[in-house]
Amino acid sequence: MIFDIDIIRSFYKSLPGRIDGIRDLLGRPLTLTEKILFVHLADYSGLKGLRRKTDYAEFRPDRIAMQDATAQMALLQFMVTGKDQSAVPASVHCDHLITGKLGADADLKSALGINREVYDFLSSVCSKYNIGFWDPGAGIIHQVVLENYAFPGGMMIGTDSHTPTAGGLGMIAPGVGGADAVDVMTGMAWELKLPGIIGVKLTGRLNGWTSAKDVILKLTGMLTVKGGTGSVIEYFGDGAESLSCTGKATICNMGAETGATCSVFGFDEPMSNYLNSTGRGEVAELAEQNRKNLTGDPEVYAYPEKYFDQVFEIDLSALEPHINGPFTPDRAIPISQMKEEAARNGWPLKISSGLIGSCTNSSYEDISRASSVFENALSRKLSVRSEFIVIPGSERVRTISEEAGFLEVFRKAGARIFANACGPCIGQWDRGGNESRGANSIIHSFNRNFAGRADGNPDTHAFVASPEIVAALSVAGNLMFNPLTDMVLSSERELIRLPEPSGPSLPQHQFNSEISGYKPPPDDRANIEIKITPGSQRLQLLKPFREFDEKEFHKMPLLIKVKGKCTTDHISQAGFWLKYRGHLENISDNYMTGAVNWFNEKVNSVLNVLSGKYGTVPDVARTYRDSGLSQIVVGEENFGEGSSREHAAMEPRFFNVRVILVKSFARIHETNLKKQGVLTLTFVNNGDYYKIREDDWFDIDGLEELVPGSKLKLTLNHSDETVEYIEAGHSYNENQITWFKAGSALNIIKNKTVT
Ligand code: MIC
Ligand code: SF4
Repeated sequence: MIFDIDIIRSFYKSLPGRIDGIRDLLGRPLTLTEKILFVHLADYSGLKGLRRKTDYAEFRPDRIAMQDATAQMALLQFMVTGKDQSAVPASVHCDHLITGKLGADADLKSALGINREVYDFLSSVCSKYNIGFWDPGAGIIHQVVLENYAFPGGMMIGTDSHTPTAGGLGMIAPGVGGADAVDVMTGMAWELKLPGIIGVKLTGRLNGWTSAKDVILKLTGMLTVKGGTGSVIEYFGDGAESLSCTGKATICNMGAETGATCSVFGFDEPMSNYLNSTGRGEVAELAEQNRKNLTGDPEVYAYPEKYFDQVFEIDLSALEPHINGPFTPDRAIPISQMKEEAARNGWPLKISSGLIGSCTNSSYEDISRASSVFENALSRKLSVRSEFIVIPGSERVRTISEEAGFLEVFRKAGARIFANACGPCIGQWDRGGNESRGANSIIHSFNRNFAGRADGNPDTHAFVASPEIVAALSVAGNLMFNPLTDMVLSSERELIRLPEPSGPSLPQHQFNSEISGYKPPPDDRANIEIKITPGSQRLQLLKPFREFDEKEFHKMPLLIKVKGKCTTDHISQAGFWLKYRGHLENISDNYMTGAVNWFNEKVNSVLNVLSGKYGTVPDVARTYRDSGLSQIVVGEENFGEGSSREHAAMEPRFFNVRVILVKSFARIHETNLKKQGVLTLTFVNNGDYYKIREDDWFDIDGLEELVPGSKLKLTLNHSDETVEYIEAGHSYNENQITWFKAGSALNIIKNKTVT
């Protein structure tokens, strides 16, 4: 079965004519990003004048994907709209709620028990609203999408920040918050500021210990966690064509760590091979016939500086393996410099755990190459010194890796195989022993390594590397080991150099054509009932937020002035809290509990100006709200980096935090806040951040007259009775101002549906 084949056929049929038309209209060659974006425009009338990074445009994505931890809130919002089915093909994937502890079978069984209520809810909502449902154990959303839904030239959105993985198969696939998905499910267009385009030319060929992961580890170091914000990263060059399709997907997946809207590669032979191998020969053939429309125009790649906003070049032949971390994915360290860096920073050298897999690196190629490292080690009487965990990305990859004997190699080396799910990557790792473990290092092939993310222990130093480097360092058990130059001591006291990893990118035969774990929506959906147990602690129907009232923006206390990095993990932690993703009231108890208060440098301790005492952030926020006060939160750069979880935007709204004022925002989080009716402002002068005092009261005037591009004046009423004024900017367009005035974007859709 090929999903969406009719849509794909008609898409490719009209593609050449549409692209020629767009090229003629613009009168210049097109990048691949522009081709895909523009053929998905909802309205062509303004195309000629559209400016990158300035103008908003509306798009019609081909598909929507949602994962269980974000789908609950997305679908609870969709239910409020009163629509009877999703206007666009959509799917839900149960992957985030499975805890990794004992191993795949036992962990899956226990997840089915613990999360039954949520799975039943999601499955019934999917049945009712014509959405495909993927069971727990079927795989991680992005791998399942790559194997089944992605097609070159298509556009999809997904309620997860790593949706861009599908760029490995030539798709424009940005991550979004649930409210954006709801717009598209209700038949509205999807709005995005037209992104900038960063061109990355890849030359040469990977060799030895280097893998596709190292391309993105290096680029993340070059761009930093905010350098890609507001841009699509487009890869090209002969080096790009030499990478496997799943290698490209790894690169696109982790492009999210640069803040990029998404990343994309042009259609080529490795993509065609992957489509054939996953049973989609017809899609490969259709894409082949459209080859020149599924890559940038030749002039673009010949003179990239003319057509891209920024251009980088990476020579794959000279690329070294990298290890990024700890605590941030952009701290890129070439492996040859790790010894020095680790010693200088005093990082724990012993590796307590090595983990491979996740949505980033769990392809057949990753598993085959990492298993070759272990096979080589075992045959040379080397043991694996660190605990080792393998997380296959999907049931298809798991089955075929089992058949090929790779998983058996891992087991022989003492590794555990976890369920095909996010598991430790999202803090669903029942590791045990954090209290006694203290500071320790882990190395994994996931994408993110924020403090406390994998095991909840802020002293765990997480390093990110390719699966083969993770395997090699786990054999040595030491962070300073460099397999390119160093040797390991065997049980027979011989010094052994590990041979370079090897392994095919695709299985010899096709992947199993049987799709396991998929439940299509039934034809007759009229009488399906959606069940939420009254008093449930996991699911709660949503109440609409109040509409705008200027009075609420006066006499606002400061809830917290956040110091330094503030990711969505700091705002709304995952791990333990994942169980409340469908219950706004319960999950709000984690609001900002990971963020550092600038005034006392403590986590989860803020001044309550009403009592003069310190309390936890959620407690103080609740007290203010219950006293009828709105509040303001202040932050620094790239605020809300990381996840697409809109809980990080709904929680403040629930507590009546009406304004977030920061130096800069991460894209998805800013949109999520706007959608929920929270006013997003940025300092005009970043130095004003320091003027804000702990016991200030804020007033904002002129909100009735809010217009695109306007500046707002904020009054800081200090406790010594002095007053200061600061200026704030915003990025609202006309449409977004209507969300703000209505109290939330959902209030508008709801009203439209009702009238
Ligand atoms: C992540 O990798 O941080 C997550 C968990 O997949 C999130 C989504 C979520 O918080 O549910 C993401 O990347 O968007
Ligand atoms: Fe899951 Fe981790 Fe991928 Fe997020 S990054 S989708 S938590 S595997």
